[in-house]
Amino acid sequence: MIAYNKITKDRYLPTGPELTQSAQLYSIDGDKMELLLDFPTTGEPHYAQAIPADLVKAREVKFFKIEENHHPYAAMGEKDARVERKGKEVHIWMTTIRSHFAPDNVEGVKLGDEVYFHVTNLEQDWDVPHGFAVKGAANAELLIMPGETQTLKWVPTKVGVQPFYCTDFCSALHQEMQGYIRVSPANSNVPLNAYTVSVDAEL
Ligand SMILES: [Cu+2]
Repeated sequence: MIAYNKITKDRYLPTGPELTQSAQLYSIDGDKMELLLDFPTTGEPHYAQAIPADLVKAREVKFFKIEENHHPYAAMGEKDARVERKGKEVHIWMTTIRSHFAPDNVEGVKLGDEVYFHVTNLEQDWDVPHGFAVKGAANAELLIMPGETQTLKWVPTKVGVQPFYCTDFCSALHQEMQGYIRVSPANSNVPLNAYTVSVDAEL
């Protein structure tokens, strides 16, 4: 039997906008209920489903193996980091690993272009997702699991330099994980270029 408890006063630290609520798993096999597990949960759950742990355990994926990443826009290492123009489309093959992006500077994008950030998370350890967002992007951000590639489409609406940054706390240097993309006027002749300047990029 599972119990979802609405009132969790003083049970957990108030670390977010909503107080964590509590749940409990009981065995009701015998004469006396036995508490098997007591755990925090997000409010306000109304539904629970359980399956045997061994069904999950055998299929558990802690991270995606980079050598098995067959995404058409995957960058398998920083050597693959680059930018290419296909008409109005600018494709950026980008990598992310603690604690920088490669490339972390892009220029030569023009107003009227569509920019595709194909971001590959090179981490090969679990619990190290990286995020990706461009300041002012109107659609979404990415959450990229270790070994995975995801794409963010961005259509710049103004000339200037926009920062992009990691949106998922990944390590002590998370705040350093940022870069810049320069958008030039539609008639500009700034050549397309991408490079990496992060201090830890050569480590
Ligand atoms: Cu990060």
